[in-house]
Amino acid sequence: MWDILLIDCHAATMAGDGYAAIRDAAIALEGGHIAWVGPVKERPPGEARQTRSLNGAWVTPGLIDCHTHLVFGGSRAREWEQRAKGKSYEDIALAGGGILSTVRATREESEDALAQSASGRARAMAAQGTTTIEIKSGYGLDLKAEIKMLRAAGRVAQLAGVRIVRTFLGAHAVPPEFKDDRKAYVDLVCNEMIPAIARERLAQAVDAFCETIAFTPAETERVLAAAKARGLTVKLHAEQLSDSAGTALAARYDALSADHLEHLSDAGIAAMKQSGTVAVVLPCAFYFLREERKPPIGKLRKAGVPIAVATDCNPGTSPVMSPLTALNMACTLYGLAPDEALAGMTRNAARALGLQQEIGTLERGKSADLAIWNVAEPAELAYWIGADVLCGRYLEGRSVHGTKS
Ligand code: DI6
Ligand code: FE
Repeated sequence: MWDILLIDCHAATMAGDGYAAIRDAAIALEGGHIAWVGPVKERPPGEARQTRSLNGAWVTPGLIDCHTHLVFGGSRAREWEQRAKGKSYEDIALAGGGILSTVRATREESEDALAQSASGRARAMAAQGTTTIEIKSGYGLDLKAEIKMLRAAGRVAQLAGVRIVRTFLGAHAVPPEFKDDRKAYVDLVCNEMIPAIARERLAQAVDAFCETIAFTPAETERVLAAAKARGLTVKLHAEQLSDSAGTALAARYDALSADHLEHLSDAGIAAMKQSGTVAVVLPCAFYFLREERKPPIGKLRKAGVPIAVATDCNPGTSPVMSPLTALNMACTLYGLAPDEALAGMTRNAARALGLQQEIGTLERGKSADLAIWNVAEPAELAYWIGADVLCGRYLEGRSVHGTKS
């Protein structure tokens, strides 16, 4: 006996080429998992406690946002306003703005306040079909504040009705109190923060910002090695503003993903291919920063490196809570096809989180994380901007559409 049987629908299963679509599909859910999915005509005999007609809607895997900085204090709207009125980024940084202003605001807020504001953002994402959100720390930059951020991130799951995956990003920036002793800060990240986060199981992965304005490849390598030594997987912000060869370094540590990649080299692509590292592209940050150099999508595609798409939601470079806008920008700005973009927020995003066995496609045995859409074609998901097209969402087999708290 199934728990739920969904009928009168089409399924973009994402479990093969293109959308791997099944027209006139049925989907059976049982015990929080997908028990059967296929053409309605081939449905095996079986009864369900509840049968729900979807009136011709499309069902996709719940969207997976595999790169966000969702937990933070304050916003940088005023800074952005000043920039729009001609102030330079340097002026703003000298006046204490930029990433460190978010660090100050985040340190000041309580865990509760951070959980509430992040949940509001998560609910906006969920209203567009997101069921899994990766959340990075990295605005605390001391052990206490990083732990506070990660605990707040964990609470978003209940508050917003989403699955949360946490990543420790202590190596996001050098905090002001270590500005004259960078090595001491990297020591702190490697020798105290990573062991404590691993012990308390506050994150599954460790990320770092490898960039001229952040951490050098040598510093980054220390962080990745410390993560591996504690049994955590790694990811990397790499090649966003320049080519520091961070991707090849990440690949040597079997990184789940390398993210941004605007300046990725051919050698970096080859390294990713070898290690099975996912390329996470973040077109909303590219848009918001008005960057010009795009990631080498054609070469990644040709090499067969899986491409994921995420919002990068953060107050400085991507104040974006709309996964569908990220899909649209992946197509309009980066030249992905709509089916590639959707794979980037489902199947390949699951892989970027190491969760490809559990989520990311509509296949028997996977978690029943579904998004149900009032569209005639799946391409519409990446096509409209600002449309209200979600009509249902299931997380682990439970209907959670419109979850409020
Ligand atoms: N790359 C980014 O674009 C963001 N973090 C990162 O490592 C910027 C975060 C911020 O400006 O607050
Ligand atoms: Fe980021």
